[in-house]
Amino acid sequence: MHKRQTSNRRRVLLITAESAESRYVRHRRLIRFPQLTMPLIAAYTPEHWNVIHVDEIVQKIDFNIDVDLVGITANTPAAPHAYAISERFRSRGIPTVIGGPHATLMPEEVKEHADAVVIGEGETVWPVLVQDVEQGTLKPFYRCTHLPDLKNMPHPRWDLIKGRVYGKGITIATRGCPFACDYCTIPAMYQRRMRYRPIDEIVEEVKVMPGKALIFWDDNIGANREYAKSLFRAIAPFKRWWTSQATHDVAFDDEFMELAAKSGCKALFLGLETISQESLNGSNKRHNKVEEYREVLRRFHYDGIAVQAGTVFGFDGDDKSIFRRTVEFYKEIGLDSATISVLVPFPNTPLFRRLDAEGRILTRDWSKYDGKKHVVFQPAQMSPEELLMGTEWAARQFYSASSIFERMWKSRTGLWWNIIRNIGYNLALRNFGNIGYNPEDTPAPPAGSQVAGTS
Ligand code: B12
Ligand code: SF4
Repeated sequence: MHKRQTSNRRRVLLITAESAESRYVRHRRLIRFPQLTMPLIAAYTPEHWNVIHVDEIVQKIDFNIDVDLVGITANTPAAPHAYAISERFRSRGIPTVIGGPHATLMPEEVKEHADAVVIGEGETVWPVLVQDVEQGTLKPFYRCTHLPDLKNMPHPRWDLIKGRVYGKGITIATRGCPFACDYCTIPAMYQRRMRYRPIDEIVEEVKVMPGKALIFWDDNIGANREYAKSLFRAIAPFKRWWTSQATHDVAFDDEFMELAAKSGCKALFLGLETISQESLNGSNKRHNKVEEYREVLRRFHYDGIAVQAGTVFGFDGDDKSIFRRTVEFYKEIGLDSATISVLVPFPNTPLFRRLDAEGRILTRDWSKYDGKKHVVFQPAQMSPEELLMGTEWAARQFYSASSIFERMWKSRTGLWWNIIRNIGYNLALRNFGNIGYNPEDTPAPPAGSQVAGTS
C-alpha cells in the first residue's frame, strides 16, 4: 500500500487503458508505440499536482495507490476494460474521469461508469476539471466547446513514457483531418477543424525531444502542404529521423517529398485501406485512387521514404479473392509494411449507423471492436469467420519470409531497419498458432471459429 506523500500536493493517476487481450498481442511487439494522450494531459495539469502515469501496454495498475483523482483514456476496444478500472477506484471513493475517442463518441454510456466524462479535446477542460476536484464540485460532463488552437502547447511529459527503447520522442504538429471517411472517428473527435502549431514552437520541441527517431502522431501531416513544407525546412537542420501519417496524394508533390526526405522522414503511414476503388468510393474515401498506388510507391522509394499501408478487409465490395489479390499487389509494388485489420464500424460513425440500419451489427460488446481478432458485423460477400481467417491468412502471407524478401528487394528503402521491422511482424505472428486456412481453397470455417492472430 502506497502512503500519501508528506507534502499536501494533490495526486492524479493517469491511465492509458489497454485490455488484457490487446496487451497480450501488443506486449510481444518489437516496437511498442506509445500514445501521446496522457503525457500531454500531464503537461496541462496544474503544477501543484503530482502526476503518475500507467500505460498498460508496459505497466500494471496499483489499485491500492493513494490518489485524489484517476483519469483514463480509452479507445473503443479498451472501453469495457476502462469501465472496470474506473469502478474499482470508485469503490474506494476515488473520483474517476474518462476521456478519449470512445468517451467522445458515447458520453452517456461512459458516464454510467465514471464520475466525469471529457467529450472531445482536453487542453482547455482538463485544468478546469482538476480545479473542480479541488473544490469538490466535479461535474458529470466536460465538453470541449472552444477548440484549442495549440499555440503555446507545453512539451509533452516524455519522462512519463516507460518501457520503450524506441519511440519516446512523440508529439504533434497538426490536429485533425479535412476528410471524413465513413468508418473513421477523427472527424467526430476533432470536429473537422484543422489546427496547426506554430512552427517555431515545434522547432524548440524537436531540439529537446528524447531519442534520435521522432513520431508526429498527426492524423494527416500533409493536410496543408505549404505548412508541412515550412515545417520540414525548419526541422531539417536537427538531423532527426521521423515518421507520421498522411494521405497518398502527397507523393505527387515533388517539393513535399524532397523536403520531407531531407528533413529526416524515414517512413509515412498511408491509409491505402483497400485495392478496391469501389470500396473506397463507398466509404467516402474517393481521395484515394487505387490506380495511383503503384506510382505512389515508386515516388516514395525514389525519395528514400518507406510506406506503411493501413489495410482493411471487409468492405462491401470484398469477396474472398480480395485477400490473395491484395497480397499479390503489395508484393508487386514492393510495399514496405502494412497494418492489416478487419473493418470496424466504430459506434456513432456513419458506417456504424448504416450497418445498424441494415441489421448487420452482430454485437455491441465493444471489447470485440479490435479489428484484429473479431468481426462485429455481417460482411456483404462472405461469413464473419471467412473474413477473420482471410485477414489472418493475408497477414501471414504478407509477412512470410519469401514475401519480405521480394518486397524488400523491390523497395530497397531503409533496408536495415525496414527488414528488422518486417521480421518483427513475422515473429509476432509466430506467437500465435497458424490455423492454416486459405480463403480460396479451404471450405468455409464453422460459425464462431477463432482466429489465431493478425498483424
Ligand atoms: C498512437 C495511436 C496508436 C498506437 C498506440 C496505441 C496505444 N494504446 O498506445 C498504435 C499504433 C499501437 C495504435 C493502435 C490502435 N489504434 Co490507434 N491511434 C493512435 C493515434 C494515431 C494517436 C493517439 C494519440 O497519441 N493522439 C494524440 C492525443 C493528444 O490526442 P487524443 O488521444 O485524441 O487526446 C486528446 C483528446 O481526445 C482528449 N483526451 C483523450 N483521452 C483523455 C483522457 C482524459 C482524462 C482527458 C482529460 C482528456 C482526454 O484530450 C487529448 C488532448 O486534447 C490515434 C489518432 C488520434 N488522433 O488520436 C489513433 C486512434 C486512437 N486509434 C484507433 C484505433 C482504431 C486503433 C486500433 C484499434 C487499430 C486496430 N484495428 O488495430 C489499435 C488498438 C490498439 C490498442 N488497443 O490500443 C482509433 C480509435 C477509434 C475509437 N473509436 O476508439 C484512433 C482515434 C484512430 C482513428 N483514425 O480513428 N494506435
Ligand atoms: S483520411 Fe484518414 S484520418 Fe482522415 S478521415 Fe479518412 S481515415 Fe480518418
